[in-house]
Amino acid sequence: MALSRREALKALGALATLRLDPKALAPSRAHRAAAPNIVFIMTDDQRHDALSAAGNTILRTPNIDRIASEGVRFADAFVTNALCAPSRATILTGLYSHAHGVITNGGGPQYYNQPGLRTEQTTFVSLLQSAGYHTALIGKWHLRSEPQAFDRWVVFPGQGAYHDPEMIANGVRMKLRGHADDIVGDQGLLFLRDRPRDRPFCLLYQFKSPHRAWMPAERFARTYEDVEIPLPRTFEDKLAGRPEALRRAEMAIADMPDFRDRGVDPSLPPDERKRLNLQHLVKNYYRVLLSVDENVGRLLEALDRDGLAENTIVIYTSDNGFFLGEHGLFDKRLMYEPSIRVPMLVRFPARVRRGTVDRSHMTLNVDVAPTLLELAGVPVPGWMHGRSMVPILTGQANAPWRDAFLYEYYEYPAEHCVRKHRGVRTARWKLMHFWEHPEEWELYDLANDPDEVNNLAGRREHARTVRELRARMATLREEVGDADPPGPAPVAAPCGNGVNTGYGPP
Ligand SMILES: [Ca+2]
Repeated sequence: MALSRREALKALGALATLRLDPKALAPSRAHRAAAPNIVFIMTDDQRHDALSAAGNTILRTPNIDRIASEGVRFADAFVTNALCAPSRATILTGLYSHAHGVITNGGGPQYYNQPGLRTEQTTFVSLLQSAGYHTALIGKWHLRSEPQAFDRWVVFPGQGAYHDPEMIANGVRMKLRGHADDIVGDQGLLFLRDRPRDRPFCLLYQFKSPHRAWMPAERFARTYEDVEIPLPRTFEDKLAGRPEALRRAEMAIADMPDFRDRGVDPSLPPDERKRLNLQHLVKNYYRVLLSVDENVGRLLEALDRDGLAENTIVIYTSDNGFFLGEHGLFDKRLMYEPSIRVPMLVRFPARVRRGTVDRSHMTLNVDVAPTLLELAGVPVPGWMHGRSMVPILTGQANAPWRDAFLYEYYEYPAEHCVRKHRGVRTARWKLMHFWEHPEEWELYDLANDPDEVNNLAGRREHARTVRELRARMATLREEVGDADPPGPAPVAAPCGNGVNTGYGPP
């Protein structure tokens, strides 16, 4: 039986009585009193420019923008594997995918039985909990195993549903009424109401939006109806000079099935379908972000009201980016810019500069865990791969920082048929390597070709750049203990018949 939101809130209130054994908590009272609270906000598939603070002129996100204007916005933030579950596990652990073991979403038959995040895995949340934090997780989880080290957790099973979703609250399943984003918002407020007042808290506030299948809240269902979404510059990219791996990826926007029952007739000619799908995709992608923005606003207002804003770190990011028609594609996975770039906003009035846009540091999802631990005054384990962003956040201009990073992707063969690849990105260059048979390379000069349409790999005049970047990639792999074969290896079960396989396993 479905519960109303009000009934569900009441039932969930009982969860506030669940507590850890106090003997497990070691820190001094003095530390606990001074430690900042943490609100980690994450959306699903939100690309770096899908907020007005980053220059979007159609989508207005005043509440998300507030985090940027009252803190730091990193214009060059990236994920190290542009796929939901691997990126989420990376954020929690501060480790690359190959090290935490969640290398795929579970798509593709060979991955169906993967256990997800290891329950014994140390995360920034488990470290904060051991240091005396009250911890909570609300919304999208997607890591298969039961959430660990959360005093309170209320999550969607799997991908979750947009309307009247089922949720699991500390192990108890229930069905709630309403839009998923509003339910996450309600749960966030309920958490703030019920939290113990004598301990700092860490809340993971994780939205389903703007993930497929983009079902907006009723109040936004007609927003943008009269807007014509402009086509991206590379919408008609014929992929000349690019690898077979890209041609065989099943991500063509013309073929996406999602809007067949929302006005895109599958019998239309491909060009017409492609243009119509783009309009539907972008409008609905933006519509679901409007309800995220509102519910971010509700939480920020509650922090203000409770006098918590000054000593609370609010960090906002996404698990990966998304193609909205670039190269004629949708989805993510590939190491191109729209897929690997994410929003990264940090507000912490007590310590972090206000209204700063950082354009000179490449920050990564792997950096989130060490950053939050350092800000909380909890030692950062030496095994974490990421770096604390605190020196940048606190304006230490000359602090040493990375000038290159490693990217990796593993979910193949699986839905969307994107072959395994890894690569290295610097401020100017990107080298991509599909390392299994048939081995393929891509090289882009991001300074002169930001749209990544001119593949320079194989050109004699760039042979030295390729050699240097290959050496750089080898060093970066060594630094993070990536001992996977450098390739090529045989492909066991190739896909790539041009059919979009849809949603994959639950
Ligand atoms: Ca995602």
